[in-house]
Amino acid sequence: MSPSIELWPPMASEYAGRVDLLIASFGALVALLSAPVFILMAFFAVRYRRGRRADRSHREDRNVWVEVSWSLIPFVLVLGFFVWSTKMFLDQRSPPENALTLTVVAKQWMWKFQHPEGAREIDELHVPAGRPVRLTMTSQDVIHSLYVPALRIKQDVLPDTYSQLWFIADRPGVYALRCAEYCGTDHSEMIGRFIVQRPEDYARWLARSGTDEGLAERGGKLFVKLGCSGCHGPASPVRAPSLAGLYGSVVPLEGGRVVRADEQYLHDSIMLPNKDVAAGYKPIMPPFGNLIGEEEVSQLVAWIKSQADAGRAQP
Ligand code: HEC
Ligand SMILES: [Cu+2]
Repeated sequence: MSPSIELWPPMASEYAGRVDLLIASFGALVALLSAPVFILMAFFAVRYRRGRRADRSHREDRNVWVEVSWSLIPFVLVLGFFVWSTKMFLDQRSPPENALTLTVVAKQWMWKFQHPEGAREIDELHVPAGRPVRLTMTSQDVIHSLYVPALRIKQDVLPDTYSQLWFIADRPGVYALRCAEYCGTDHSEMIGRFIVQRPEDYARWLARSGTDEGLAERGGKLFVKLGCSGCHGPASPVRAPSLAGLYGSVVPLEGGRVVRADEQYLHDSIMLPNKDVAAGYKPIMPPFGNLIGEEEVSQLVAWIKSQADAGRAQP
């Protein structure tokens, strides 16, 4: 990390170019709209300065068209920016289906990344160029914010909640990665490297740093180790719902509500099982909130997701 201050960060995605264009255009619009005010101010200051002979009679001289146009034209222009930026905002909220999903856990004061194939890294994020990447992020403690200036994107990372971010980085290189939310003493040290690699280099990197265990497999092992399978397994004496096919399904809850079993629901079912109790079951599942960290939860969630269309199979 060079100590020099970057005024205009490098660009690592096409989206970054769109953000720059928006900002530059908005800057130009503001300059355009305020220039007449300052030019006229200077002009009048000279023209009507003290001692200067000028016509100071206050004639009633109205021109409705001028008055309407100087309100209406800026209004329409600014509205154009509203539509433009809203479109970008919405694009930024909707990751494509085929995105590569990585899990991010923030904690004081580091970033932990887990790749679906199992590779894990700290304060470094390797991604393949040209491929949509989705980050599912949560925090182990306080609010952090993942910020990659070269992508022009930033998203708060909150405890007990999954937030997400997606991008297509298309320029291989090494870029800065920061925490953009003051999160305690070493907040300024919570920096890392965002590394965009050509797909073949990324594959090589994965193979090199990869363990032979994927995220989901690790989750499957934890499922047994933590005793989840003792209740949720097929031969269990306890009445607990099978988790096969759960992800993505609609779950009726005690009390009549229904929810879709997304990542957040799975997370909460493990950490705070009594928050939402599946209909027809007793709230006997112990909360794991104090026993396991967000990394383990994301592994368990990955495992449950991998069982989404696995029929009735249980470990
Ligand atoms: C003591 C038995 C028991 C243990 C141990 C247990 N569970 Fe549960 N679990 C239940 C019961 C009963 C329910 C249904 C009631 C509820 O929603 O709280 C449930 C609900 C769930 C749900 C929501 C299911 C649905 O259909 O909505 C998930 C997900 C889940 N458990 C995951 C886990 C994981 C992961 C572990 C291990 C870390 C675990 N459970 C450990 C008994 C248990
Ligand atoms: Cu932070």
